[in-house]
Amino acid sequence: MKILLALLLSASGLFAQADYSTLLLLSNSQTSGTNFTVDVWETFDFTATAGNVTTTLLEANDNYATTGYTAVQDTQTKMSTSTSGEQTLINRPGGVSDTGTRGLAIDLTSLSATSTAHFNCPSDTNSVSVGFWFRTAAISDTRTYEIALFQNAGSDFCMSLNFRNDGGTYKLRQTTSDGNSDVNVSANTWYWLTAKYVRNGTCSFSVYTTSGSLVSAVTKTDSNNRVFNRLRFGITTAPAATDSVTLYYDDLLFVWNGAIFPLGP
Ligand SMILES: [Ca+2]
Ligand SMILES: [Ca+2]
Repeated sequence: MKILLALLLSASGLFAQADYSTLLLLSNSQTSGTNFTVDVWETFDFTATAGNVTTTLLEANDNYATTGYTAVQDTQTKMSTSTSGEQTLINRPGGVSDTGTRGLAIDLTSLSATSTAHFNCPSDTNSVSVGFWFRTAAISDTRTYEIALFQNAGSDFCMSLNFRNDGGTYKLRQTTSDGNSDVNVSANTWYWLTAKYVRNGTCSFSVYTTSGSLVSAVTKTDSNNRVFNRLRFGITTAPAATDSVTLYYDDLLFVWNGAIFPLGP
């Protein structure tokens, strides 16, 4: 099928390179998808009402986790799972197709505290890559919502991924010791976010659509020189939110052995 498509497109000469790549991706997603290896695939495929995303439920759904790795509930009274939070991976972590039905949901209504889960590596690492689905929302306030926080074992800052309304322009933002790199996005839309933290090096951040097309790839260097140990996932700062909206997340992927990038979707 792919060869036939390639021949047809080459012969016609009517399609730009970008169209050809997109068609191959679509062709790929319509089959079983490409296999790739991860250290953890948290599917969030469990039922939990607000405040009941427990360590036990998280760990029952963190595929491939090795000895020493832990998924831990944190302050999370506004965190639940929802069928509205499910988004399907195009490719196959560990050779397994995504047949999930639920994702993580965080209700920002009257949110006044952090709402996170911790994902702790089995040991310190100088580089790690992460990927996950995130659905943006229409927020009116202009504060920065920290949706994934990379930390060392002492809970010191390594890198963060953020969502914000910047004067009417919605942005997904990578922040390191050296500043911010932004990707403009739309409200109420699913995106695949993938990031690689490199201690004292160049940290990468890429955003993809649900069909696997790259929206933008940016970087920011780190000069804090801290060793990564854990990810705090959700809303990591007390936001005093003023919007009644829900943020959704699904399929958190982690690679600390080799830290392949981009990771997914
Ligand atoms: Ca899921
Ligand atoms: Ca999924």
